[in-house]
Amino acid sequence: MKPLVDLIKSSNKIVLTTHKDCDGDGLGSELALFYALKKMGKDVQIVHVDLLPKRYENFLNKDLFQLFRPTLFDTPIDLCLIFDTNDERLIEPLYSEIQTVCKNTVFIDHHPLLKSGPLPAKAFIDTTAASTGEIVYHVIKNLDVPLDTSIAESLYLSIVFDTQLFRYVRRSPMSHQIAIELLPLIPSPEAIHRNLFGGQTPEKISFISKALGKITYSLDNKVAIVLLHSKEIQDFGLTPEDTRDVVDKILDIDCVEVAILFREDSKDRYKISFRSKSTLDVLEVSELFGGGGHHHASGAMIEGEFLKIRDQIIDYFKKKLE
Ligand SMILES: [Mn+2]
Repeated sequence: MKPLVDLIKSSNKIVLTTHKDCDGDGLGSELALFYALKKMGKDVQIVHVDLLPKRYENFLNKDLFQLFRPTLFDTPIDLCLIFDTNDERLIEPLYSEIQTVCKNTVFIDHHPLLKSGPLPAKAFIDTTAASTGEIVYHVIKNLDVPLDTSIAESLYLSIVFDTQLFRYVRRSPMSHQIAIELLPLIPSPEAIHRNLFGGQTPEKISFISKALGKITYSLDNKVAIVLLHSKEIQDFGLTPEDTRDVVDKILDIDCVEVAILFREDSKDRYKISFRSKSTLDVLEVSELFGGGGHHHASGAMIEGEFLKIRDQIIDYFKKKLE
């Protein structure tokens, strides 16, 4: 922590970013440090490689997020902090550009390092943290920046998103302990809960019900798979990001040990998301397909025929379950 904090203190022009298809954890981490660094008088900006997902547009100030373009950086940058991933491929093409215009780059993350794939040169990784926001809380404490409403709301956003309202806390009281300190500064925590987990449109609920109607079970109902075609997503006026809740819902089924969502992005190209309960690890299988993530929530982009890939995955879990 100390080298990281010293590096932040000695840097003036700082860029913050997170992985593409960003989520509440990455966004909350960026925003919390953005407000803290502003308080320290730093020249700080948040840059993304893709557009802010719709669900966050409604309650976050989208003007704070700049979309990367090659001409964006006209002066050298002292430090780039990358949140909620340690895989440089998830922040391309920004990452390549940063290598030429930025003195230091540090990943701040809670995902395990990939066994295959690029390793981060400089990183602060704590895989026991239930959210990246939890790490950022400690960074801000070590920077001696007092918490205020903006920082507290951002950290809380991270924590409740990744723990799914304190459901997944990695056997640690830390998420709750931090929340105890944040909550007195937050006028309406319920609004954050609602923005993250409520606010579903009728179209979205119809879509989820259709998706859940398509579950197929294998291996004694322990493995549940849903395939969603891109047309189905478009027909409901939804974006690929809207499919995220589906896979979490599948895991709520009592007999299911592994929930798998195939989201067709184009012909023979799928985003596969895996969720598992404590008994099974799904990071390894994602890595086999060039992806990554956590031990119980992971994903990969994959090209090929659905049926072939599906059978390969079922075979993989058959061996694991034996
Ligand atoms: Mn996270």
